[in-house]
Amino acid sequence: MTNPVPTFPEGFLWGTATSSYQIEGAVTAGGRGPSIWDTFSHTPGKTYNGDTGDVAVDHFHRLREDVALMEQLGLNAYRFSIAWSRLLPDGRGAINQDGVAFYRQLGERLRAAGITPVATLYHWDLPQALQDEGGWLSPHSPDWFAEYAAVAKEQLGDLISIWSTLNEPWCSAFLGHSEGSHAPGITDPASSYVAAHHLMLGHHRAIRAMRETNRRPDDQLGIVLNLIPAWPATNEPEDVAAANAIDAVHNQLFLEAVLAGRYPQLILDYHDRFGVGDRIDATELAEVREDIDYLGVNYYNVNLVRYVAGAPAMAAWPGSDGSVMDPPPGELTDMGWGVEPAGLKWTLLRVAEQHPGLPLYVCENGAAYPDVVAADGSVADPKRIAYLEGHLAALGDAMAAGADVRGYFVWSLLDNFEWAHGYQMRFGLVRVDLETMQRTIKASGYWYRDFIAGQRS
Ligand code: IFM
Repeated sequence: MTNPVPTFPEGFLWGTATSSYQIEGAVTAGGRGPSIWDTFSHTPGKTYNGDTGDVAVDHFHRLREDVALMEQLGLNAYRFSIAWSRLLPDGRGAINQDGVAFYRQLGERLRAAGITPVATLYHWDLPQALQDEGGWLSPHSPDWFAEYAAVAKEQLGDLISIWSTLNEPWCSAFLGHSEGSHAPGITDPASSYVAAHHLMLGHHRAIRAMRETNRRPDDQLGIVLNLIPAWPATNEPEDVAAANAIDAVHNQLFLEAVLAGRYPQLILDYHDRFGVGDRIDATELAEVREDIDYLGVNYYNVNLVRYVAGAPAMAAWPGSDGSVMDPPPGELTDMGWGVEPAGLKWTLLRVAEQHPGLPLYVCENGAAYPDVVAADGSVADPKRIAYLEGHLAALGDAMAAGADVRGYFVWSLLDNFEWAHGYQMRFGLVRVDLETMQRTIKASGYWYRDFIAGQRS
C-alpha cells in the first residue's frame, strides 16, 4: 500500500533540475567556447528537426526571470549544470571571467531568494577543444576534468556547497561512444568502455580536487547516476541473466566504480572481450577512489528484460547479446517510457541496502507530455501531475522503509532542448513558447508549489 500524502522531514530540498546546454542558449556570448553538443547538433541528421541549443530557452539572458519563477513555485533548491566551456573556453588553461560572473550571478540570486544552489560540473557538454584532443578517450581526460573541478570550486565555492561531478555518465560513455545518438557520436563499443573508465577516474580525481580547493565545512560532494530497474520479464534463468547483463552495464559498473573503486566481473569480462583490457587499469581506479558525501539518483522508468536467442546486443549496452528490453504494460510518456512509481522505491531501497549510510538525493524525476494550451493561455497537464503524485508517494514509501533521501528535483523547471529529440519533448513544469520565449507555469507547476507548501504548513 502506498501512502498518498507522505510527509517529508524538515530541511528536505524541494527543487527542479536543468542543464546548461539544454536551457542557456547564448552559445557564443560571454566568451563561451564551443562544446561537443554544438558540433553534434549542427551535424545534419543528428537531432530531431535539426534542432540545436544555440538559443535553447534563452536562460542566459533570462536568469532573473527564471529565478523569479522558482520563487513563485516555492522551491528551496535548484539543480543546474555549469558549462565547462563557459569557465574554460579551451577546456583548460585560461579562465573566462565572464563565464564565472554568469554563474556567480546565478548563485547570488538563488541565495538571495532562499534557494540552495546545487551544481553539476558535467552534464555532457565537453569543450570541443578537448574533444579535438581525444575527449573522454584520452588518458589525459581525468586530469582535464580535475583541473576544471578545481577552477569551478575556487571561483564559486563560496556560493555553492552541493556539487556533483558527472551527470549520468552511462549516457556520456554508451550513448556518446557506442550507440552514437549523443555527442560526440562515436559508434565503437570498445571505446565506450574506455570512455566509461576515464569518466570514473575523472569523477574521483575531481572529488579529490574539490576537497583540496576552497574547502568548506558544509561542502557536499557527489555524483549523479541514472539507475534503471532492469527487471527480468519472467523468473526464467535466461531472462534473469539477460536482465543482469543490462544491470551490470547500466547500473553496477558505475555504482561499483564510484563506491568501491572496482568493476563487476562481467564488466571486466567485457573489457577483455572488446580488447580494451590493456587500456583500462582497474588498479588505478582503486588507487584514486574517493568517498562521496551523497549519491544523486535520476529515476524515470522501469524496463522489463527478456532473453531472445540470437538478438544482437543493443548498442547502448554493448556485450548484452540476447537482451531485449520493453517498457512495462500500460500508458507511455512521449519518450516511450512506462510509468512505474514502484521502480523509484525499488531503486532507492536497493541502493540503501547495498550501500547503507549513504545519503541520497533524487536529482531528476519527471515526464514528457505534449502541452495543450487553452484559449486563456493556461496549460493543463494532468498526466504530469499524476506522474509526480505517484512518484512522490513512492519516495515517501522508500524513506519510510529506510532510504535516507535528502531532496527531490523535478526534471525539469522549463521545457528545453531534449538532446537528440530536440524541442519536441516537453518536460517542464513551466511551458516555454519557443517563438516568444514566454514562460507560463503549467498546472503541474502549481500542483508542485502547493505540494511543497503543504509540507511546510
Ligand atoms: O533531459 C534529460 C537530462 O539531460 C538527463 N536525464 C534525463 C532527462 C530526460 O531525458
